[in-house]
Amino acid sequence: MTQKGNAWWKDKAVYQIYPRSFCDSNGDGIGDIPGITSKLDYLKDLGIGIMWLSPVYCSPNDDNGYDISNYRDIQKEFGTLKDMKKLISEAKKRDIRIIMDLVINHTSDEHPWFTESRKSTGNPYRDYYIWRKGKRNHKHSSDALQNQKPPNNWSSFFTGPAWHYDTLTDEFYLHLFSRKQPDLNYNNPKVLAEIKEILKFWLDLGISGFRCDVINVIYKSSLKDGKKRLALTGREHYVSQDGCHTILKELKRDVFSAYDCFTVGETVLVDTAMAHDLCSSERGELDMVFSFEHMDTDHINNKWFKTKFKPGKFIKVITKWQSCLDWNANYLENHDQIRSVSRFGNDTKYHDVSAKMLAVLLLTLRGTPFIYQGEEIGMTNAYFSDLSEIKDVESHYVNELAKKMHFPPSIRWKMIQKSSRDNARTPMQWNTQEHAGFSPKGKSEPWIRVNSNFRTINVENQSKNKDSILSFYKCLLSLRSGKKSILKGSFFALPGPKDVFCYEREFEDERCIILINFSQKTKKLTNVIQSHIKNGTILCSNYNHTDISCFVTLNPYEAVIIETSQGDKS
Ligand code: TEU
Ligand code: CA
Repeated sequence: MTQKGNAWWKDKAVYQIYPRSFCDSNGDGIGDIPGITSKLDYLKDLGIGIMWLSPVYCSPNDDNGYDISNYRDIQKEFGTLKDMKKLISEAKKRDIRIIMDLVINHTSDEHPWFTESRKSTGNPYRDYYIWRKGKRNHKHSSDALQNQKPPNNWSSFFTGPAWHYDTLTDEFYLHLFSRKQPDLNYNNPKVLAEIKEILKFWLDLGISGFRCDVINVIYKSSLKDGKKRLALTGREHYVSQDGCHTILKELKRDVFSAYDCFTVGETVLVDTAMAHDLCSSERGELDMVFSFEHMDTDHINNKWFKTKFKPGKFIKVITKWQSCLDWNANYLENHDQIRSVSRFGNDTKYHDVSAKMLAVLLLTLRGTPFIYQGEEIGMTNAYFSDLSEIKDVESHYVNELAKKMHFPPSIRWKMIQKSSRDNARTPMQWNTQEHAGFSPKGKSEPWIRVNSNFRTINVENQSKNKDSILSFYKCLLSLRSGKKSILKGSFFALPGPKDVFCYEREFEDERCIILINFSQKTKKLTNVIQSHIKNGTILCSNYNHTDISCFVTLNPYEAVIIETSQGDKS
């Protein structure tokens, strides 16, 4: 592994593909690997250097691939290992490297390790997972389950208890996610030994790293009851524990250090101190982490209780993370989050300018930008019409809990419609043909409804329009690739009007100032900012402004990159 300082991945943008929804080559309604291979030239033309592939391993798809039943083969709906090898080699020909999604906190309950483990308490695989007797309760029913309750009070990320009772051995097993995703037991050294071999298998096939799914919860330091909380009771026993750091150091020492690869951790509930411990260079653990704090600026307690987006809070959080870590994994949406233009921008009157505004933010912050499929054309939330359209396991768990809590159906539905992860999982919108060009015409319906706005928001239309969101992304990615101040410069926040994000990026004597208006109101720039930019050069404007003197105010959702010092051209 190359040292972080001059690592090959530091000047590249990452594009996340959710395989099920990207491109269906054979007309079965499900995206697949040959479909991805057919779109490599599109990614190359966009200016992408790295592809993050969400899971393509064998899976019963309880959680769309985040429940793995065979780490060394490809689920049949996505294709074959041969297809995967072809994708890796074809991508390399276009100088696009691939990182895979590493899901090792849990497997599928259909993984052979688990089917063995549940057979008996003495099975050699029993301790690959976390099994415990239930606690007796005061009932005396003939049904064993009625006479006991889960071993502790932990709750699942998907809501409900984090334990499932298995009659075969009269014990419970731990699952921090769905019942079909039993947690692996990293107190058993055999588990980590198995994982190391899986990592080497994929790295030897030529992939260039991993996005590590919920990697900071894999080590449980105790199974004691947790402090009672509204969500995720028990978290203090498994979030970023010492044992997790030990495992990450071991993986880097024994596996990653021998390959030209990098790792990005999906690290839930981290603060900046935890993030620092997980990814600063001297720690020898991860190369960068996804944080979630900026995703908490439009709800109360959790995403199901939406409030109005607060740009001021969002700007404050981003500023904090940009200032505390020397390298961030920057993202505004992914397969778990709703569409950013609907969430942080405006997907009606200001759809075009606000999608471009978010592109300026994503591609000028310090760190690695992660573009999620469809974000580059301003794909919006799906505005589903009823629960029958929702496929996501998490949404159905939440709906069940809300039903038990007697939430009225209309309230329950609003929660799901607004916050379901399926908002980001509708098929990629390629053109105006049937199924938005995601699937061949006249074949099966896609596995999830195509967003009804595909006739106006699609790759084909935008490829032909030099003023489109897609063209803006291409131009910005090209600009970014030549600007050291943006690629590796410092970050310094500047004082700006309410809801306006002003910051400076500087490397040696090259300096850029970025101004972003997150509101629908016209905003007057402070005299300080005006004095900073008056002799600057406009590098990029989502209103196509070319005259610097107009920057006394910012229009609704206006964003601009101004170079205030060109630096040494050598
Ligand atoms: O997500 C972890 C995770 O915390 C998310 O489920 C997040 O909490 C939630 O979606 C926000 O409401 C990872 C994967 O990205 C996700 O797709 C999987 O469902 C999950 O882990 C289990 O593997
Ligand atoms: Ca297919």
